[in-house]
Amino acid sequence: MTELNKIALQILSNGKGILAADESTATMTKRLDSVKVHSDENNRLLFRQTLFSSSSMSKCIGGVILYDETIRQKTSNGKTIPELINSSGSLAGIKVDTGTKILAGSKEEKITEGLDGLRERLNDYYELGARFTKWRGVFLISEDYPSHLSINANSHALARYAALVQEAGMVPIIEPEVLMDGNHTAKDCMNKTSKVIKKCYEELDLNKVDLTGTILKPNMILPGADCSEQISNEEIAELTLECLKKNVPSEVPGIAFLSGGQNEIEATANLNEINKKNNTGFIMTYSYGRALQQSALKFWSKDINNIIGTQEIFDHRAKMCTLAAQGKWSKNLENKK
Ligand code: 5MM
Repeated sequence: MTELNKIALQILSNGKGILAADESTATMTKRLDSVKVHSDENNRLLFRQTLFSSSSMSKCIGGVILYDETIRQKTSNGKTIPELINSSGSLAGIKVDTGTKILAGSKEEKITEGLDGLRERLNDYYELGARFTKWRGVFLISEDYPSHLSINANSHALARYAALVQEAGMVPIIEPEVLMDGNHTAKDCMNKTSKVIKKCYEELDLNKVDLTGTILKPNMILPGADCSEQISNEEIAELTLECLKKNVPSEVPGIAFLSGGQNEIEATANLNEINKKNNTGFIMTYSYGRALQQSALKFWSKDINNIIGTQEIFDHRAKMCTLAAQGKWSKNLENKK
């Protein structure tokens, strides 16, 4: 077993998942604005530090993805954020892409940037305590999208990123997100997501990435947010498993889904069904941002000094997601706090 494979398994095993707390300052400001909390460095730190010192960190959260600002911050008692995360046996990760821009040659599709100077930044993040990283490629979906251009360009960037990250001794999370926006059916999502994932693995192979030391962070197979199709959690799980089984090489140790705009219960119920039916050989867990933080953020915003109350809300959500990562969740557990 290589060191990178060990890190990936440490993050994902035993029902543990990933807390995606890597919102850029712009996104975090939107989240804080939505609950009427002023977005400054101290408030962003306070909310995140509250989550990272919760008791569920040791049982449920194998890794936390941080943003550049957070990985450099210190708690009130002088610990760095990676030290705080490590103290519960969890690992610190870092988002290393620098965001998206319009892709030249396409009207509205995006390309993720951040490859220039990445080798040097990675060494810096390793020194700061990061042991894994994340890069998100974003794909619009419609009749014409994602275009070949977008699939090729974003997959190529994801693979070049992953190769550099492994060279720096860290595990790359490869996140190709086919967005939920649109009126496409689940079948459309399945077809387009399959194309994207297939291309990503062709590029990863070309770039000589050791797949045993990677984590895939895909979207689930869902109908678009504006599609009237009614689909059960069982069907979502079946389509998602079929897509991943067909397109992900068996050396990949695990898959950690993004929540992508599903609410907390949907994201938990779908992950649970996926694990009940999982016949792929991959660990299937969560790497949720909104679906782990929403309720905690809402509660915290009413009194930002209520640390214990906020942690109770977060602990419950993390516990439910960890049960779902083992196929042991059921709706009635939501009320037993
Ligand atoms: C946590 O949000 C991340 C995006 O932040 P920026 O858009 O500010 O860069 C995002 O990449 C996130 O990690 C994934 O999309 C998963 O988050 P959700 O909320 O979809 O589970």
